[in-house]
Amino acid sequence: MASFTRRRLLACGLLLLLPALSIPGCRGEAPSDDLPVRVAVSVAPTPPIVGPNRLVLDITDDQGAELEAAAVRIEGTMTHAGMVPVFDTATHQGGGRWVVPEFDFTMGGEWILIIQVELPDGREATRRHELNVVGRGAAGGAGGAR
Ligand SMILES: [Cu+2]
Repeated sequence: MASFTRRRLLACGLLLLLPALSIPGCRGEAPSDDLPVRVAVSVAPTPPIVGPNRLVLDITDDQGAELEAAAVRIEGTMTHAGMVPVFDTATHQGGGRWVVPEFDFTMGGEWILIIQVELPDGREATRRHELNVVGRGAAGGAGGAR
């Protein structure tokens, strides 16, 4: 747990440094989806559990205004090797809100949601959201515990 927290702090520190990298010479290194797209993720239950969870994704532009999207796809992957990723597609609820009724976390532990937002003009933005799933396997190595 402690190391997880430390890594998160380190990751946040690196994010804070990113604006410093936006010097002209580095422009070409920017991700191809350098679009003004933000995705706020909420999960029920909180914290998420092993099994089906409801994901609500609120998509906005960088000013916080609702952003219309054409499609939203999710890939869930874990921070350790050897896991089969979980794929799902969100359903539009109106405005900038998309929902995945039953996103299936197959194991407890640290997950990364890779959220692919397809805009009406076909451009795609990819955003990541980390979360910690509680339940079986949270201590790691529970592959054969069922
Ligand atoms: Cu796993």
